[in-house]
Amino acid sequence: MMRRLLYDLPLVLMALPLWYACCATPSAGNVTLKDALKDKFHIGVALNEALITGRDTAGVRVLEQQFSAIVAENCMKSMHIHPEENRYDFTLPDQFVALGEKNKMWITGHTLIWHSQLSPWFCVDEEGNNVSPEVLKQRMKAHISTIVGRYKGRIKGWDVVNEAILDNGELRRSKFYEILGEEYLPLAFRYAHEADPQAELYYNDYNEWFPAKRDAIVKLVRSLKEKGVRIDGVGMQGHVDMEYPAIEEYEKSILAFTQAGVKVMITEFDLSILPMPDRNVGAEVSAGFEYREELNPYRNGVPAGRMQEWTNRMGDFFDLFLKHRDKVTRVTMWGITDRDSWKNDFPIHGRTDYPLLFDRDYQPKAAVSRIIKAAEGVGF
Ligand code: 9MR
Repeated sequence: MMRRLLYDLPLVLMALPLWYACCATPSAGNVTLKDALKDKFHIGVALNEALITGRDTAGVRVLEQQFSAIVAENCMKSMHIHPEENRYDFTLPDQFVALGEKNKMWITGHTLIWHSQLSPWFCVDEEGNNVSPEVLKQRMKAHISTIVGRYKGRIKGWDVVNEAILDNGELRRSKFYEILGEEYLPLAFRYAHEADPQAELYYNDYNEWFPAKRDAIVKLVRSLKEKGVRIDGVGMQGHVDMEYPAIEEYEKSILAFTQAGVKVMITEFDLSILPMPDRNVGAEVSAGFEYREELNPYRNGVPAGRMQEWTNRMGDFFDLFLKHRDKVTRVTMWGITDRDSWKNDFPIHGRTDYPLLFDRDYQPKAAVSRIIKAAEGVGF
């Protein structure tokens, strides 16, 4: 017996690491993002048309395996969902919601009131002049109650107002502001609450680590609350790059919003690996810069060292989100694979960027196992 044991021991010792890798601790290869993050926060992703319709079959596979929450990248924006005053197009939004329900995902609606991708008729009359405040209020109410009402009880949270505040803290001079002044903000939240009293309601923006913008959002949250208007959370988009922001600045905003009495969700996360022509870009849609070869250095792939830096920074952000898992309810990536990311064309058209968690062949990047390990390392 003893001899047999001695004989087998080297074999057992050799097999131990193998057993450890596949069975003792769940390795990143077996554990998915949504499993690892289950008790921490929802891990979400924005869906484009190819994913919603199922045309992107490989993408849908990754979606269903890895993610627990979805948001529509474009199809619920006013120019798509409400192209004419008396016509709504719910074709894609209905499929989007059905896909989320089939997979028991947390579904967020994006976005009700936004100056960009705004239906051209929304704020003007037939001659192209601004409508009166009364007319705009009626249009906002009809738009919000029709859309929120249609998905009542099914869409769990709404980005009610998107990007209303500039980086310097001033209110954006949008058509809504021009016609209604700052009153349009509480009105939008009130209309949404009336249409679905159970739904969570969010204010969503980018560059919220700019101190003046951070303060202005805190002020907005407080003023809505003082008026008795429902607001549940602030969405921090998080279109970040390799230089900006500092993790500490991002953290200050998570803390400031929480202290103002709302939840925080990271709503549109992507990390560009490319040089930025200007640090103030964020997701300012009007920004655009001319193409230059030196601003597109990774057309044929990223050197290993640079990729490692990217993985580390992505990991650092998720470490921050995990540290604040009592405040952060959802982290949503702005797309599944690098091939689909809007960052390939923003703020410079025609570059090759690598901002998401899955590569152009739908394979998880090293950052995925880095995030899973970090999630397994923290308690609940
Ligand atoms: O990812 C979206 C892209 O496909 C659209 O062309 C673009 C138009 O503005 O909007 C993108 O999504 C934006 C989101 O709705 C709001 N925050 C900034 C995002 C990136 O522009």
